[in-house]
Amino acid sequence: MVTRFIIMSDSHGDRGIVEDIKARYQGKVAALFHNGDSELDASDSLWDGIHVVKGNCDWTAFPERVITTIDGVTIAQTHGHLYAINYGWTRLNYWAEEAGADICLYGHLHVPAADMRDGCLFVNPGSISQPRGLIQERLYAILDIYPDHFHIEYLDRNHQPYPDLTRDIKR
Ligand SMILES: [Mn+2]
Repeated sequence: MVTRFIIMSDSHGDRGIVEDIKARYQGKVAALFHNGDSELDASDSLWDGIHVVKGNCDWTAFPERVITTIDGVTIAQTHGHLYAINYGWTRLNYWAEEAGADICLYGHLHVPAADMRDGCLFVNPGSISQPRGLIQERLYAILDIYPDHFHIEYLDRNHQPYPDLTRDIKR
């Protein structure tokens, strides 16, 4: 039994790639997430079936935070700027703990990351449009949730796994 999530973020006006990823996975996975800075309208029908939050570059009515439970797994989703993640993890960690989250999804940094902290998996899918840092590839993430571990892969816009970023993480 595996629960699969698709996670993307920071598409910054690129509607086409969000549409492409949605068309590819909707109905085939447990949930799709966009962690903010889409720069699209919150009323766009594109968001039907995607859990989406507001980034620092979004100006329409997205929620700042979404906390949801799917297949017994609690997910706390937020862009990250409200928790000052450029300066450290303390505030985001505290919020995830307060939310009782098993998984915390964020974006903002445009850098892929998957880290276990205090029993919660923190996932940044990177940016699907504007990568920053050492990995200059536009990425999104597939997260498979097993009873005893998480399996994560980062894929490029052609849906090919990015080398060396695939990991298994004990729960
Ligand atoms: Mn951004």
